[in-house]
Parts: sequence; C-alpha cells; structure tokens
Amino acid sequence: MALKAKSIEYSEVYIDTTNKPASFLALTASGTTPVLREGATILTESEEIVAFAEQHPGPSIQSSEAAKAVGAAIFGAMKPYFLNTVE
Ligand SMILES: N[C@@H](CCC(=O)N[C@@H](CS)C(=O)NCC(=O)O)C(=O)O
Repeated sequence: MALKAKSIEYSEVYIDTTNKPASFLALTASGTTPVLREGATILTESEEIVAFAEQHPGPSIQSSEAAKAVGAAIFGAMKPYFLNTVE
C-alpha cells in the first residue's frame, strides 16, 4: 500500500504462507510478510518499507504516533481472529 500510495512501480510475488518457499526464507529471518527487495536492499518490517516509500516524491504517507497507536491496538485485538485462535 505504501508503494502504491507513492506511485512507486513494483511487482508483487505471492507466497503460500503455510509452505514458505526457500527463496522467500532466504530474504527474511522472521519469515513474515511483507518483504521489499530493491537491488541489494531487503526490508522486512512494514515501518521500514513505509520509510523507504516516504523518501520518494509525493504526499507524505507517514502516520501520526496517535494513528499508529490506534492501528496497533486494533490489529492486536483482531489478531486472534486472523489466526483463528479465538477461545
Ligand atoms: N513486524 C512485522 C510483522 C509482520 C507480520 O506479522 N506479518 C504477518 C502478516 S501481516 C505474517 O507474515 N504472518 C505469517 C507468518 O507469521 O507466518 C511488520 O510490521 O512488518
């Protein structure tokens, strides 16, 4: 989304997260998505990717600290549903 918001050209590679390919695991020690690779640069944290995108021309896409806190709280609350671990 950060790349799209900044109109940065990119190509997407989808993986099966239940059977992660070795080529993907070679890029990221955590084995999580997203991963951005540009040349020798590999970014494996969403915030790093947003910071990378922010360096490009166009309107700022940085969230305020308050918005980040709200997003983290919502994601934290929803995570058991995403992972189907609701008790
Ligand atoms: N700290 C990482 C967390 C990334 C993360 O948790 N990604 C999830 C998808 S949103 C993931 O890859 N889940 C699959 C797994 O852990 O195997 C970030 O902010 O980018």
